[in-house]
Amino acid sequence: MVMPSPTPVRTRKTKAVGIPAVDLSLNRSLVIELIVKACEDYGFFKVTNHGINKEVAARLEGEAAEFFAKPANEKQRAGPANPFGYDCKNIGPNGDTGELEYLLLQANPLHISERSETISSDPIEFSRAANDYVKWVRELTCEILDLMAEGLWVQDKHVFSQLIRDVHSDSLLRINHYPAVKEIREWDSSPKAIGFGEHSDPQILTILRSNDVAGLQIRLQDALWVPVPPDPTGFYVIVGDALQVLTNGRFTSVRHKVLASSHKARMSMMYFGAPKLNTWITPLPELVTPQNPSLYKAFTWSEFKKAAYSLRLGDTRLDLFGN
Ligand code: GA4
Repeated sequence: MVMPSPTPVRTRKTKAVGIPAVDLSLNRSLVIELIVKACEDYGFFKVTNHGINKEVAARLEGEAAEFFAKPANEKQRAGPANPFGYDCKNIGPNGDTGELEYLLLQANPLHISERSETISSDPIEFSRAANDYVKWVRELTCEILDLMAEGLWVQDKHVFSQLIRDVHSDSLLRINHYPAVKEIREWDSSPKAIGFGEHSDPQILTILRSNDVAGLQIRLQDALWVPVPPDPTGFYVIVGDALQVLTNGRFTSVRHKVLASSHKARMSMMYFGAPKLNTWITPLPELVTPQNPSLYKAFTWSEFKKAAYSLRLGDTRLDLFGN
């Protein structure tokens, strides 16, 4: 049997554990096998040889760095993020906080170009960089979703990707900036050390890219936390709650968090691939059998989002929709 090629990680708190990595230039059936295994075991993997030019991410990262370097009062003009725009430390509407500031935008050209007016003194350049990034990363998301559908032997190979491709898809773009927190030491457990608290992503699939600063950790099924070594040349794929439901629990949405760094600022950019609001989220018929009955009640993406926003960041919102 072929195993995902692991990047060994050794820390004081965990044993050496491999983060699955999938080279997308390998032969298709091997890639599919590696992706399915990684989604079942981790709900997380890294992709390399993804075909996205490094300039695409560098341009948006540069624009974002320029924004985050502005004085606080200028950045506030792009906020607050209720739910979209700029915010500092506040996460969501229910009192969650973290040691970060961020931009949260809807991943569509109109919204991005409107929002760019308050983000950049050159809004055309900012929206070009953001829209270009979204276009490439959406393609990568859809390619990966098609490989997953093929690996699950579902009839319609575009069953997942068509949800994201819809012009009214509720996909998001988030850029997080975690300033270095000088006072913390490694493995500090004080709230100052938490960049973004433990949670799963509600959407179908998240594509994350970061600079070379560590901080991201994923939780394995045995509750062990594993640090993810940063790699600005790769993209990290995160299975979201909606994909867990669509696959009737075969793929698991991975819980993850970000710890603050004491020496250098971390910057990450996430594309959250989501369906349109009135889409029904329910296990695919091929994955429901008498031996594997449906684990979830049917719900719309809008109902699920409403539930997510009514709960705290770390709550396991899927519990509300179990059969
Ligand atoms: C987690 C994943 C995405 O970053 C996000 C987050 C959203 C927010 O920051 O506004 C949420 C969080 C995320 C899940 C529960 C709710 C909503 C904050 C929060 C407490 C943009 C998303 O879609 O869900």
